[in-house]
Amino acid sequence: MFIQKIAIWLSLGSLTFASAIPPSAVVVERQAATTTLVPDGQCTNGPRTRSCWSNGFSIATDFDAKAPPAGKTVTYNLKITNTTVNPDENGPRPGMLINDQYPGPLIRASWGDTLIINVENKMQDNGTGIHWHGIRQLNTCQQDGVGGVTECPIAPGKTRTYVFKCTQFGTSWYHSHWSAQYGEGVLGTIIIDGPATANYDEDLGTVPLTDWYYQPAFELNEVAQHSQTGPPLPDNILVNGKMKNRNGGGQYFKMTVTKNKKYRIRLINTAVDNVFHVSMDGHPFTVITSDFVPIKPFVTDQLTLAIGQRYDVIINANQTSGNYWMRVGVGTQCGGNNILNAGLQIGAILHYADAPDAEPTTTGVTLSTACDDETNLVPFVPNTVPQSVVTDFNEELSLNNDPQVPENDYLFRWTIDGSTQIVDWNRPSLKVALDGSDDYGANANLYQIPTRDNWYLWHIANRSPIPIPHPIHLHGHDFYILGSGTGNWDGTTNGLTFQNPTRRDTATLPGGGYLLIAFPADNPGVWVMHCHIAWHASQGLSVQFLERKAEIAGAIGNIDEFNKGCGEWNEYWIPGNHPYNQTDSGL
Ligand SMILES: *[C@@H]1O[C@H](CO)[C@@H](O)[C@H](O)[C@H]1NC(C)=O
Ligand SMILES: *[C@@H]1O[C@H](CO)[C@@H](O)[C@H](O)[C@H]1NC(C)=O
Ligand SMILES: *[C@@H]1O[C@H](CO)[C@@H](O)[C@H](O)[C@H]1NC(C)=O
Ligand SMILES: *[C@@H]1O[C@H](CO)[C@@H](O)[C@H](O)[C@H]1NC(C)=O
Ligand SMILES: [Cu+2]
Repeated sequence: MFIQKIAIWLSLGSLTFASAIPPSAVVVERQAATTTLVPDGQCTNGPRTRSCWSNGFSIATDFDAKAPPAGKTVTYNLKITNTTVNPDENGPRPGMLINDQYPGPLIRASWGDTLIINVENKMQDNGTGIHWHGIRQLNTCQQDGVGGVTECPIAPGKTRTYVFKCTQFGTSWYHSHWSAQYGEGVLGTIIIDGPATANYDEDLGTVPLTDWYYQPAFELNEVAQHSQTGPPLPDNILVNGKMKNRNGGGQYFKMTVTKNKKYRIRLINTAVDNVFHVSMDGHPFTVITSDFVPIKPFVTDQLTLAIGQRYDVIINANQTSGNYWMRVGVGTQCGGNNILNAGLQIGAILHYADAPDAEPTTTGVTLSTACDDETNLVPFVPNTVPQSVVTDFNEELSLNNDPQVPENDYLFRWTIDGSTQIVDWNRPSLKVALDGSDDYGANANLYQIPTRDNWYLWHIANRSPIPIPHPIHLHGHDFYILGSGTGNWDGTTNGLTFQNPTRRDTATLPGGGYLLIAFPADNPGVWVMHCHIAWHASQGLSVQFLERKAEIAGAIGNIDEFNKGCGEWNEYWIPGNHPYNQTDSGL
């Protein structure tokens, strides 16, 4: 029976490529949902065969277990400068950009490739460091880009080379993890080409969505840290770095399609504070990923994206030729944006190539205003989480906040188990661990996960009197979502999902509720887990997982670049040598 399946697969494969068949012949569609678990070499990736990749690798491959071995090496140079920025033409404001563009350049490679990325800090008065969001960094913890945790920041005038293998495929972004710096513009998007769970003709690429502020992020970070009424509101929303402003200037981002083709669109929430809702008038989304995880395709007319989350969707450009709104709305139940009262359509334009250019007049769905995650996300390659994880390894991470007091200038701090994360840029945890020390500092919020391949369950309980949701992002792993809800978890397995739960790297901890996530200790290193609302990360809402400490040195190998970076940083970050101080968590 198994053999038979292989035989059918192979014959389909050779049908597609047999030279006797003229190009105009009907091509056999191979949707992932009908493929066997046996990928073959004759089936290569194309518009009708997106489930295929290369010999031995397909959408059915467990990408935790293997990635194509002999990929290309792809190199990028990123230069970060202190400059001005004016994406919606409201007027220039100070900003920090990568290669003088916002968003920064797209980084694109294929599954199994090795990326080499040189990051040069051309700023005078800030450190930096780039995190490759969602990238597993298997045995390469020192490439994770988190100053004070996996590296010393990159000092002004210095360059750091990051090297890592693309063991996953799909869509993501990269951003500065150094204090509030990504809010200044230090971010860009990532595509790792690979197979997919549904077919499409063309890739329209990444569509990052962000909130946008007219004041520099470092200024607003100070305001937010001392505010008694929450952080300041953003002024606009950008779709791929563009939007009209409230005075009529600026441009909408435009995607051009050819009638009757199917397109892949890669949606990413790269915001500082906002949850987004997205829909496309007349063009429902077939959703094929949650973060880097291929899922069983489902169709919906709108999606919710918390910060850090990604959904790849396919649309069919089969409507009357014209211009259609891609609508973007804010999860106003947990935040706001000043642009919402400007009477402007927020979004982007889907433009059919054979139609005249015009602003759309289309109508569409009413967008939700909620801040809950999507449900219905079923990983294509199934996994089972052992039920024993609930009894063996349950540990509560209790989220709260310190009271604000006038003596401390009303400084606002989140706490986890009573402690606020503050990193020491001169003494990253990875260095402390490699030196064989256990002194991570008073505010490291560090939890050990010592046992190889054991599953660990983290019960994050939102016990703060400020009952807002938080997008929780984990480095070095995807996690599996066993459950979440409002109120308290009852501590039992009732209602939890162990068979093929949703798997991703960013999930929402509900306001006044709980989130239960599990992952196996299969990647030695030190990994942060933090709220991706930039203000909250700055206010200390994060922990570090020290995973299999004794095995880290052997797993990660060469640390020359890491040591060079710390040498350069420690020479720079000394009292009196820099005009500004660390005022937040450092993350
Ligand atoms: C950026 O430039 C401004 C204006 O010259 C300066 O005040 C600020 O310190 C610079 N910041 C960095 C990070 O170099
Ligand atoms: C357009 O494509 C969608 C999705 O593939 C399909 O459900 C719908 O029936 C098509 N509509 C037309 C007018 O062909
Ligand atoms: C930074 O901290 C040092 C040492 O605590 C202090 O002397 C200096 O005034 C601070 N600088 C700023 C800009 O606050
Ligand atoms: C980074 O530079 C900005 C000005 O460009 C400044 O406001 C901020 O304090 C600096 N941060 C640190 C930690 O040096
Ligand atoms: Cu948060």
